[in-house]
Amino acid sequence: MSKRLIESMADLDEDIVLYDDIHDIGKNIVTTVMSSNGFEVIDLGVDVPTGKFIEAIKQYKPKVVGISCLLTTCFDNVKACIHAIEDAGLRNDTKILVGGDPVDDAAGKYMRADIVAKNAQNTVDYCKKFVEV
Ligand code: B12
Repeated sequence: MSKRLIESMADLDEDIVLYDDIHDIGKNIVTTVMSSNGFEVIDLGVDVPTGKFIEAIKQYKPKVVGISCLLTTCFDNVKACIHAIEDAGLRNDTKILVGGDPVDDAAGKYMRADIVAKNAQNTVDYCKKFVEV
């Protein structure tokens, strides 16, 4: 990542943070479509530990945090991550979206996500309610 990009991201106060296991095709599609709709996206990459997630939320203060999960075995990790965000007092001004083929509404509820986004357009439509673009 270039220094210039990091600097320009640091100036923003309305961002989206994405998290993933090693499956990143869906996350990358969402990132691309969000960017092309005028959103600033902070992509943390794949297999991101909860601590890095919390650090990024403190730094960028995003309105929306997106978490991608393609493995049912990772549902508990996502749940733990969302709990950690809450425990750090960072949930109040931040909506949490979860996406990925196996994540249905019941799984989203279990993880305590605000919404399950089934595709990129769904994500854009939802985020437009919270982020001015
Ligand atoms: C491609 C693929 C891989 C590739 C990943 C390449 C990559 N760079 O991503 C490779 C071969 C590496 C791989 C590895 C593995 N895979 Co795999 N993989 C798939 C496969 C075939 C397609 C996933 C995909 O890219 N779909 C296309 C994208 C566009 O769809 P999507 O991810 O659902 O994304 C859309 C939406 O869900 C949503 N979305 C997605 N993310 C996000 C995030 C946010 C924030 C939002 C808002 C929306 C959103 O928007 C996207 C665009 O519309 C699926 C099968 C399937 N049907 O999903 C299995 C699958 C996910 N894999 C599976 C498994 C088991 C594995 C492995 C464990 C296999 C192994 N034994 O090693 C490893 C995982 C290693 C790990 N630690 O992560 C299982 C998971 C089963 C389960 N119950 O959990 C699946 C379901 C296959 C199966 N039927 O068994 N895999």
